[in-house]
Amino acid sequence: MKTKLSSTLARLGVSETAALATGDQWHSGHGNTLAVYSPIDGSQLVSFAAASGDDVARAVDFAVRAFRGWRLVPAPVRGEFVRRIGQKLRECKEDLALLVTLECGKILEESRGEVQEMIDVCDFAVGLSRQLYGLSIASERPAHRLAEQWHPLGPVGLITAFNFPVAVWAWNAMIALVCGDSLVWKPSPTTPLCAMACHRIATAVAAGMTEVPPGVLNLVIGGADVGQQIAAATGLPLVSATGSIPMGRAVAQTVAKRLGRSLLELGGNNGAIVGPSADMDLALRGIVFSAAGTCGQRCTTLRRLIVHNSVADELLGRLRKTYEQLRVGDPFEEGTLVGPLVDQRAADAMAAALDAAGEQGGRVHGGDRVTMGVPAGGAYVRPAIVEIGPEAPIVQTETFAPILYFLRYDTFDEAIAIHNGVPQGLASAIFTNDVREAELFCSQQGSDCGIANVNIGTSGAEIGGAFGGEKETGGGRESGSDAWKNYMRRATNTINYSSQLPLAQGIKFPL
Ligand code: UN1
Repeated sequence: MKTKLSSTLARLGVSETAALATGDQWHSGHGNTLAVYSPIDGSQLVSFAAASGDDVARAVDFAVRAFRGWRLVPAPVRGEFVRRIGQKLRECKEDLALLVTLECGKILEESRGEVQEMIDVCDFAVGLSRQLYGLSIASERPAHRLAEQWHPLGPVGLITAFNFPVAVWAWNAMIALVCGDSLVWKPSPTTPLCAMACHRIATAVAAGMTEVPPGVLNLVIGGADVGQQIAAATGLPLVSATGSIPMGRAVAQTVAKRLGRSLLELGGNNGAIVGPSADMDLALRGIVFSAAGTCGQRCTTLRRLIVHNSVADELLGRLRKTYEQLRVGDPFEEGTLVGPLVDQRAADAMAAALDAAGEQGGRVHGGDRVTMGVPAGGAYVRPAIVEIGPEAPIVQTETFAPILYFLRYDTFDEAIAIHNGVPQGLASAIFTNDVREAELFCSQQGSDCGIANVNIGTSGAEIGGAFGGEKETGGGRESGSDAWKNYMRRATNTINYSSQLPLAQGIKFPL
C-alpha cells in the first residue's frame, strides 16, 4: 500500500507532513497526532499533527480576509477559476481515484465515478456562474422598481465524511466559489490525503490566477473538536456538514447558538418498494447496486426493501443467490464488487446490528466476515439480507454497513406507511410498472424523502438535482438545481425613481 501511496502522492504533488493549508501556505498542524490507515489491509498510510484551535482560528481569519476581495470578482471570472479546477481534475482523474480507493476502500470503478462527480459539478458551477439570477417583482407603487439580488454570503465552513471524501467537497466548494464565498474545509480525519490532493489541485490553479486572493480555500484536518470550532466560528455565516445524525445534531446546535446557518446532509435509512408489476431483472440489479455497492457505506445506500407478498419469495430467492456470488475483496482488483468496510469498528457495528436483528425475530442471510482470498488486515464482510418485521426497532436505525432489511407488505397504503415510518428521509425508490403506483409514490401522499426514484435504486444520484433529505436527514440541499442559494444572501431592493414618496399599503403619513 505504502509504495502505491507514495507514487500517487508524488504525482499529485502532496507532501505527507504539511497537512494543513491556510492562506495558500502549507504547514503542519499544532494539534494531536493523527494516524491514517488504509481500509484495504489496515496498514498505516501516514501520520501527522492535526489542527489545533489556533490553526482553525488562523484558517477562519484567512477566509474572512480573502472573502472581502473574492466577493468583488465578477461571478463569470470566479467561474473561470472553477473551470480550470475541473480541467485539472480531468487530468488527475486516475490518480485521485487511486487515492480514494486507498484511503476509503471503495472499488476503483466507484472511485472513478466519484471523481467524475467532481468534474460534473465543476461544469455545472461554471454555467451557474453566469446564471445567479434574481427576480424582478411588480411594485404596487408608481415609478418604483422592486427586485432581488443575490450577493456572496461569506466564508463557508465545510465538514465532510469519509465515504465520499472528494465529491462532497466539490458539491459545496465549487458552488460556493462561483457564489463568491471563501472556504474552510475540515475533511474526515479518516480520509485527509484525498482532501490534501484536492486542495493541492485547487490552490495550484489559484496560484495561476491573480484574481484569486490567497486564503479563498483553507484546509484544516482534525476530529470532532475541530468540527466544533468551525461550528462555533462567528466568521463563518454558513456551516455545511455531511455525516451521521449525532454529528449533525452537535454541529447544528452550536451553529444555532450563534444564529448561523447550517446546511445538513445526515444519515439515511433508505427504503425501496417492489410492487407486484415490477420488472424483476431490473429491480434485482438496482437493489444490489444500492444495497451492497460501496459496501453499504453511502448515505443513499438501500437499507430497507419493502416487497409485495406476491413476489417476495421469488425476489428473496434471487437476491440471496446473487448475494452469495458477489465478489468481495481487494477494491483494486478487477471484478471485485464489494470492497472492505472502512475499519474494524464498522465491522463490529455491523455484527452488533445483525445480533440485535436476530434477537428481534430477524432471519439473517450472509453478513459473515470474509477472510479467504482478501487482503489480510481489512474488515471484509459478506453483505447481509435480513428477513424481519417492519416493527422491529433495529429497522429504525441506520447501520453504516451492507445490511438489507427485507420487509413484506400486502396493500400499497401499508407499503407507504412502512416506507415513511422511520425518522430519516434521504433517498427512496419504487420498482413498478404501474403508473398509478409510480406517480403516487412521487406525490405528496407518497415518499416523504428528499429523493424519490422510479425503477432505479436509491443511490447514485446525478449532480444536477438538489441532493438532500427531510426529517433527521437534516433538510439541506446541495449540489445542483437551486442549491446555490444556500451559499448566497438575498437582498430585496425597492428603488423609487419618482419625486413622490408613496408609502406601501397606502399608508398616509402627512408631515
Ligand atoms: C453520500 O453518500 O454522502 O447519490 C453521497 C449518491 C452519490 C452521492 C452520495 N451521488 O449515491
